[in-house]
Amino acid sequence: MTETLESIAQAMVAPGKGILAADESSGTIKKRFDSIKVESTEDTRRDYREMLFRTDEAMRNHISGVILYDETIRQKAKDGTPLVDLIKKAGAIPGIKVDAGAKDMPGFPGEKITEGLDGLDARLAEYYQLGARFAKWRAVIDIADGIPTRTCLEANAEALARYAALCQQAKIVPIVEPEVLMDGAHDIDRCFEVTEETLRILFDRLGAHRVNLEGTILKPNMVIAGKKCGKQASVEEVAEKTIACFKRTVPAAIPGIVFLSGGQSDEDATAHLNAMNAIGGFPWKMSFSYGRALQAAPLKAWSGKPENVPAGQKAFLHRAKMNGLAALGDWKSALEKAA
Ligand code: 5MM
Repeated sequence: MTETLESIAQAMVAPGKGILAADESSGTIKKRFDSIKVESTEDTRRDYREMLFRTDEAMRNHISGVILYDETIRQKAKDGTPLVDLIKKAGAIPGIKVDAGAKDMPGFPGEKITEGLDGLDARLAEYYQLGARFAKWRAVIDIADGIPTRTCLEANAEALARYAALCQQAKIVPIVEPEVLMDGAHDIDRCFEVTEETLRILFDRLGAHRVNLEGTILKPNMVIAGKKCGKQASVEEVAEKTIACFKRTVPAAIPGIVFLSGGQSDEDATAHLNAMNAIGGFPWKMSFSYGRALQAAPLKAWSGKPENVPAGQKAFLHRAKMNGLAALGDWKSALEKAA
């Protein structure tokens, strides 16, 4: 079959599968390794990611694609096999994070603008040669008093749209990730309002830049109360409000929505995704593109020790399986206890 943007996008949201976000930049992976008291070196980062990519059952059955960081897409496993080949051998698609990070936005205290457009066309051409068939760009939107401003939402949406157009020109499917953070004390309705505005502006800019929506994947936050909010919403309310917000703003031509976990507990991230798929009645596939909610358990089980690799792989398989079931609406909390 000829590979097209549309066929890659469809494969990224194949039934019961989702994406492993393993694209932590050097600063973020260091933070993760600090939590298990492991030094972050090229070798430890390789060992950890090799452990995940060699978890064959998880990769083959539940993971459609892996988002990599620049270092990882060039890295080889201990036996010399490129890590990209391990991913491909397991039937998953290699992807690459191409943004250069969210930087303070001049003139807009507390707000961020994601950079990385300069030279992006050349970088995409190289990443394609290295095996990437999709890419990711993350915009970060914070909620607090007086923010986000419309200027911040517009600037980030414009950058996302320009990135997406460049990706498609390079035959790479763009994942557009506008992340409304759940760090504040805001309630779920404020998150709804900000997510709605963010997505409305984003799809306006994607349209203006003639981005092919059938060849684009959306990676959003769920509509959820901030972590510091005294009133947390139920699983059903999160699911219902997220679906309602997306029905208003996300065109049906988008093949799939793959959520970020954003700091939710592993089980909450699974339960919310499952509840949405159990409700159903929307035109897109709804799956996962979790970083922390897939990796927290295997990271801890591994703790940097070679003898813990089987335990780390077992933990990764479990979370991948649970989220694969949630992508079908077939997950039950009893499955967590049984494990
Ligand atoms: C894995 O973390 C990704 C990149 O982080 P930095 O660029 O900040 O190092 C991040 O974009 C991730 O892909 C998404 O936020 C989803 O991860 P979570 O942990 O929110 O599911």
